[in-house]
Amino acid sequence: MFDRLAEGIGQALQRVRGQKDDTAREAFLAAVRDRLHEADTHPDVVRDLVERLTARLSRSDTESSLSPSERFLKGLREEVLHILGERPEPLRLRSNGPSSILVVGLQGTGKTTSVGKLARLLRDEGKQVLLVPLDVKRPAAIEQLGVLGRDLGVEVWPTPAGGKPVKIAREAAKEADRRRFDVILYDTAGRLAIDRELMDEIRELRDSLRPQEVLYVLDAMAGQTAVQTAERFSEAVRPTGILLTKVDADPRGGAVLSVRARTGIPVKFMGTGEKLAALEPFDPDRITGRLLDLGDITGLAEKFDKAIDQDEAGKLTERFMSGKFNLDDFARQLEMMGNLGSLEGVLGMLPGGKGLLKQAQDLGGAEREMKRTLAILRSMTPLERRNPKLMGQRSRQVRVARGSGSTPADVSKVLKRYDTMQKMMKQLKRFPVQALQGLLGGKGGGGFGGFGGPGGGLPPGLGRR
Ligand SMILES: Nc1nc2c(ncn2[C@@H]2O[C@H](COP(=O)(O)OP(=O)(O)O)[C@@H](O)[C@H]2O)c(=O)[nH]1
Ligand SMILES: [Mg+2]
Repeated sequence: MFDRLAEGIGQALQRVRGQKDDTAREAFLAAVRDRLHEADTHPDVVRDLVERLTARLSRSDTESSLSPSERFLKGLREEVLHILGERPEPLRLRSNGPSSILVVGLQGTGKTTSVGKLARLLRDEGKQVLLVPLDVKRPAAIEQLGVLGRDLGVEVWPTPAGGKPVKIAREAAKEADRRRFDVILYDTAGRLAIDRELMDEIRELRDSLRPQEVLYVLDAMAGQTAVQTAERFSEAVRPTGILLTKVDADPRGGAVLSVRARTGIPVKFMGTGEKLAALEPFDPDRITGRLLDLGDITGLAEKFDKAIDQDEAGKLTERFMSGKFNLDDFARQLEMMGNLGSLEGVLGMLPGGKGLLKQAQDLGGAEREMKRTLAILRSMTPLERRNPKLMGQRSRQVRVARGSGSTPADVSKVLKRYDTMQKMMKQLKRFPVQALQGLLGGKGGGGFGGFGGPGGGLPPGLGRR
């Protein structure tokens, strides 16, 4: 996501390093302008941003503690944050009685998928959700939502094909009220292009349902064109929020950068993939960081929180510290690391991580290694995992190798790694600080779990609490 813009800005900063202040500033501003255009940002947005940035950087600097490139980047960061809207804008839901969210947009932009994603998010917040398909002309669309609802365990209104959307929506709303649902998500029909009939239908629904939110779904892949469509849509139906989809498929970031500034409507969510989990609340601060590759530490921390069962991580740490860490615990630790997703994904969220990714040749290798280790551990019997000494027997090693599709040498490598960890536990008791440095430094095979790379160096429980 956004790689190209971030890379471009990074290169621009490197080029101005060491130049005289004025020359450097001009060169930086020109580079920013070019990169923003390349990102397919709306020309007016580029112009405004560059003007504001020029004014900001020309002011005799009050922050002489910063180096010029730090000052440039800080200025750019603040201006980008300004056009993205500074603060996250959460959904406005009623505190009691069902809230209605009308989801609108052109066909194929990801409306139905996004309705599913929102349902999942709200369900996970403990809300009772009702899905209402209103794309009555296409039975397949009704069925698509039905499938999503079944997968999510969320109720779907039995919309008859060919009914009248407003009538169906009102019936559903009445029932949701009676049964005390928290949120009703209406998935409306789309068109290939904006037309009168579609706008009329949406306006009619809006006026009849008086929804708390009219979420406009917009496909980021269309870049500037997306922004133009959004401008027309926003004049016609005044959405209360934008849900930007397929951001994963737009490495440029132009739509993300322009849409808020051009429509005045806050972006509330971002779709980042086809899976139902791929939805993020839009947080301008984090997006700015990612656009400029300042890393996404908050995102990473959240990912950790979701992937790692903190109770379990705490228990593992305790066992580790008390020297009771067996092969079972080892396996559980690897499983948790596996939950984080690919090392590449995690690294990509760290500051400068994109650059690192390019240098790191062997991330795939580290990941395969992790998987193989886990396969080997899983091929052992519970007894063996709890009593690692048993695994000293050659016959057991051969059996486990066969069971996990690896070689006895691989098995013995895993056991060696475990031995190293055992030694570290002992060190940890005697020289806690040095041992911890060893663990986190991850010198080659020295890291916890011995995978060297990022993630591999993280002992359980050292994620966020
Ligand atoms: N890569 C990517 N694909 C998406 C995203 N959201 C939706 N899609 C895909 O876009 C296509 C159209 O989605 P759909 O929800 O049926 O669009 P609708 O016609 O607006 O209801 C499907 O293939 C989805 O999987 C997203 O955030 N990222
Ligand atoms: Mg649809």
